[in-house]
Amino acid sequence: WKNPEKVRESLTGESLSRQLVIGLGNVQYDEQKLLGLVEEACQAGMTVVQYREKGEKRVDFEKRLEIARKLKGLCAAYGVLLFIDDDVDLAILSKADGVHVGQDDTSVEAIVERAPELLIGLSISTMQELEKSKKDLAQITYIGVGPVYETTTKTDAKPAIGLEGLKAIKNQVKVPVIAIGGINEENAVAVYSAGADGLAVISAITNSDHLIETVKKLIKHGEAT
Ligand code: TZP
Ligand code: MG
Repeated sequence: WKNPEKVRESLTGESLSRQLVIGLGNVQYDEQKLLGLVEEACQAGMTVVQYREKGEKRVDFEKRLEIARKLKGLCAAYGVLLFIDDDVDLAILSKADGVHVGQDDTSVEAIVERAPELLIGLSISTMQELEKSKKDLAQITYIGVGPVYETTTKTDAKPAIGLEGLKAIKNQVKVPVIAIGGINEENAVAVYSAGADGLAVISAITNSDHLIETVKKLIKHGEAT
């Protein structure tokens, strides 16, 4: 980005609203299947893809870079933003649009200093974490809030905060709130009604046997609320 400030300003809840979080490690996919799934999701209206490699099946850095570069090409063709989970080096080298960090990852301050062109997403699970992160809010693009519901996808997920927890955090911030954790076609309306500006999903899409329909339903639920 020539002017990251401007880009950040121009991104609304709408352009950040539908995030597919995906990696080879947390879904048992081969590379072709992963890329095919991402392309279908982009065609169906996904607005952000987050590349997240975790766990025992995580491929090595070179392979992650190769996949991140392919994802970047794919996303760019659809005007979809690519965020990289945790890894600032990978985000820089793959020329991703942004990086998504949790409370124990690289600090927002360090990212801004090292790679001011990167957009930043930050995970917030509790009011305490929000308090701790208040100083960062002016420099980030969105906060990822959750898990809203129980999830089996993230093995070290914090306790579910429910719709009440989501509402409470939403009431305290101006940045777009992207809800995550156990969100699917059935509960998406409730999550939007609780104030989410957008949704981030993994299993709702990776386990769906009608991906395009699922993405379209998730989008429609956002428009209805
Ligand atoms: N962060 C909080 S919950 C979660 C992450 C990465 C996993 C979300 O996965 P799913 O399958 O949509 O519950
Ligand atoms: Mg992290």
